Amino acid sequence: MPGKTLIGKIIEQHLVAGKATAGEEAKIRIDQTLCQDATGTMAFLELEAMGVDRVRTELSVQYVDHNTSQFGPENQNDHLYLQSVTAAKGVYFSRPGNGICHQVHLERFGQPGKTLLGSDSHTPTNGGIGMLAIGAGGLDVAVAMAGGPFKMVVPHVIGVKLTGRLQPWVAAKDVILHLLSILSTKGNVGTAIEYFGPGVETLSVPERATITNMGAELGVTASVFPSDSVTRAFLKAERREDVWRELKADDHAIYERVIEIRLGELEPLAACPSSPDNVRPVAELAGLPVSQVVIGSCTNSSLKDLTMVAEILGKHPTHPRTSVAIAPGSRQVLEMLAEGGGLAHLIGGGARLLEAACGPCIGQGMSPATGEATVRTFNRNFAGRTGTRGDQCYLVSTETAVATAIRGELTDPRQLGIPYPSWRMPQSFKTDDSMIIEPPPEGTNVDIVRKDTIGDPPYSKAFPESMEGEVLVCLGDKITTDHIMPAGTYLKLRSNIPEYAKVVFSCFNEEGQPTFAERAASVRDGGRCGIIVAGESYGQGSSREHAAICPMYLGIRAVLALSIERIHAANLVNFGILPLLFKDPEDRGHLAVGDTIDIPDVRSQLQVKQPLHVTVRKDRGRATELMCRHTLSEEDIATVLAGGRLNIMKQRL
Ligand code: MIC
Ligand code: SF4
Repeated sequence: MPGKTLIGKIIEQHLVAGKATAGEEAKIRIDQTLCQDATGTMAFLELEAMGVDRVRTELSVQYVDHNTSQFGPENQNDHLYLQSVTAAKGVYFSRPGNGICHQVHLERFGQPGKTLLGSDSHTPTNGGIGMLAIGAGGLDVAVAMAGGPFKMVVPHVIGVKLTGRLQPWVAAKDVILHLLSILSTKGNVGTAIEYFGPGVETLSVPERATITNMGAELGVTASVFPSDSVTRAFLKAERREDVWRELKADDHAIYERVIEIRLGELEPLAACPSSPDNVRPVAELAGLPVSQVVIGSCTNSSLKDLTMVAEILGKHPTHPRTSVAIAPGSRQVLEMLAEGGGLAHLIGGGARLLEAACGPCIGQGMSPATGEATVRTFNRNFAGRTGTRGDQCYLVSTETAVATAIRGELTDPRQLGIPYPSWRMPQSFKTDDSMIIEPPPEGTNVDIVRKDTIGDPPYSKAFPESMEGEVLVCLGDKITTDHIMPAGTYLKLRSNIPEYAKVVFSCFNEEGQPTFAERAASVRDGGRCGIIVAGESYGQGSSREHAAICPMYLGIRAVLALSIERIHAANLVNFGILPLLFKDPEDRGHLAVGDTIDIPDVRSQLQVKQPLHVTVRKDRGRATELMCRHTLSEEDIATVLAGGRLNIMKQRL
């Protein structure tokens, strides 16, 4: 008898509507939610706009980990708002300094077999302990906090069979980089990954979490490991053994496709500039001078990772050419490093210590020098994400990073000629939750602190009968949400949409020319809507709904692309922007900036069967027609036509 996948079982157990059949739309119950501050502020403003008094999940947690640099009052204004609004709504609040949301959630809250929806694309990290953990836009998470189900297309499950055991100096990061070299960062919408096979038990929980974390770069909906004795030991050490349960796929589970990875045959790998799937063996890149190494992020900053780094730096100091910075994943990791002596080794070895937060991973400092290679243990190396234009960012394992730090050039750690430090998980971790504030009981009077840098979430208008628009930009493949809405120094504008909207697509602005935002606003003020044209995999990367909200604010009403990534497509719908796909891929090349695009009777065209007829008019030229398709459900269509989900909620209220 064919068996069930673990992902299939968890979906079935949480099904609220629809069928747990791959490719079908279904709604699932969400047990837990997580938000971080850069997306959470807007999510809570939306929750307030929906008139929700108290969250209805089993557990919701708000972390402060992204916007911790605090240049100007904006960041702390957001923190104070979040601390007060979470108290009012019944949400746990993890204070700044307590660590990166995914790492802390894994340590303190994650539970095998539960569903977790997070307003951050790396939420699937918690799949490392057998959760069905999914990243989404803030509005979807707000709806889940309010007790609403999460609407998803049930993913086709790819099975990744792990066999053998990693060689010394080869790491979990190399497993996921290898998978990225096979599956790439595009074309994986509608799939999820499930790991199985005898190699699973050789991997610790932090290693599994490194692998599930970068499922986000594949663009899959979730990545899940079974929950086994290794998971149990981890949860026991976190003093949470009570939440453990054994979970695995049935013996003859049917996968869409099976990819076998022989762990023992892998070698150290690096994702070269500027995409996580541009993977090459480190051995081929060895010798590249490196002036900066940064270790940390939700991918590689566990106690296991940093203890190994400390052991090596304790004996082999950093190379004079290379500046080395380390951001621990959580306060638990940092405290245990301090108590175990590892911190002294890091400092003694010449590392620069950063706080337990996202930090340089989201461009909060440590931008590399012009033209210099930076080697990082992070998950994304999209162009410019470091804060330096034309950056040369290589993503590697902690092992390769520390080898590079001591040699001053990209180094295959196997060439160090020193024994691989052994690691044993402690019997118990330091489980001090004093930086996590429990919400007061329902009914307690709480004043919500809302300073003047925090604006209301903007609303769009209902869709017109016929749409007349202008192409504002024509883009290539793999446009990320970092291209659409830069983070770095602009991150502090997340709760101020009019200001943040000024930098939409700023990476494509040209000196002396009107900015994208200025052009869009003038088209909008002229009574027409703006249109974005793009290639494959539009909206890769972050879950930031600002990549939909800010374009919406500038009057964008449609994106025409070859394909659109899952989270971004949902965000577009949530904010009333129509995500359309070219029926004939050739058509994309015929469009240019300034073309007029009309979608006559767009409302009725959407209600009947696709494809949609779209008219294109070049300057003074003849009108031609092209066809577009979409993958919207009836509910999505109603949302877009209403001008977004907040409008629908407002009507209901
Ligand atoms: C990222 O890694 O890009 C972020 C910053 O964590 C984003 C969320 C955001 O933009 O706030 C993500 O991955 O979703
Ligand atoms: Fe933070 Fe970077 Fe992880 Fe995003 S990828 S949550 S910015 S550490």
